[in-house]
Amino acid sequence: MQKSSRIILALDVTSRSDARRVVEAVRDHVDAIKVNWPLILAAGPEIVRELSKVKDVICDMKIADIPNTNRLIVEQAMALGASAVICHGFTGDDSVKACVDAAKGQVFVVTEMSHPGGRQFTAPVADRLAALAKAAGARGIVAPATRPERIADLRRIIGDMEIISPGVGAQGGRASDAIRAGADYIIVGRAIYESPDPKSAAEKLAAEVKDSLR
Ligand code: O7M
Repeated sequence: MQKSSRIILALDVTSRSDARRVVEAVRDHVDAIKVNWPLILAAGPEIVRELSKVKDVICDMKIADIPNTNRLIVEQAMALGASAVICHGFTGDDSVKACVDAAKGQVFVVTEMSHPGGRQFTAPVADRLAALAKAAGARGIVAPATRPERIADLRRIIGDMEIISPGVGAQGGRASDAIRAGADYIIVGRAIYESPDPKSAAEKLAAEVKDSLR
C-alpha cells in the first residue's frame, strides 16, 4: 500500500455508479480504498475485484467469528483481490490468528472504536486487543481519530505496526490530530464521498496531513 497522502477512502456508498464516480475523482489523492458491507451488499463482491485494479482495497468486514469461519471469509476476500482485511479482536487470539494466516499477515485488528458507544465495551479492553494484534502477527490496528490520545497510548503497545484511524470529519476527529498522535493513515468516508466536490475535499485533507508531518 502506498504511503503518500495517507488517506484511506472509506467507500460506504451504496451503488456501483457512486463508487466509480467517487473513486475516479479521488484516485490520485488516496492511498487505498476501504470497502465495507454497504457497498458489497449493494454492488456485489465483484466490486472488490474492480476497485483492486485501481487501488489497494482493504476489505472491512470486521470479521468476528470462530477461526474456521474467519479463515473462509478471509480466503474469499483475498481471492477477490483484497490487499488486506479487517477483523475484530474480541473473538480471541485463535480467531485473529486464523485471519492472519489466511491473509498472510495483511490484517488490521479493531481496537477502541471511534463512535461514542466505542467507550462502552471496546475502550476498556483496547490495550489488550492491541497486544493481541501484535502477538498474532497482524499488520496493524484500527484506532480512533476521535480520541487521538488513545492513538498515542496504543502506539506504545504495538511499536512500529501500522495504525489506521477512522473518525475524521463526520465523526468530529481531525486529520492533523490523528497523524500527530501517531496514525499512519486516516480513514475518511463521508467527509469525502458526501462532499459536493470529493476531489477537493480529499486534496484539502491531504494538505492537512502533509502539514502535520512537518
Ligand atoms: O468517515 P466516516 O465516519 O464516514 O466513515 C468512517 C469509516 O470507518 C466507516 O467505514 C466505519 O465503518 C469505519 N470505522 C469507524 O468509523 N470507526 C471504527 O472504530 C472503526 C472503523 C473501521 O474502519 O474499522 C475497520
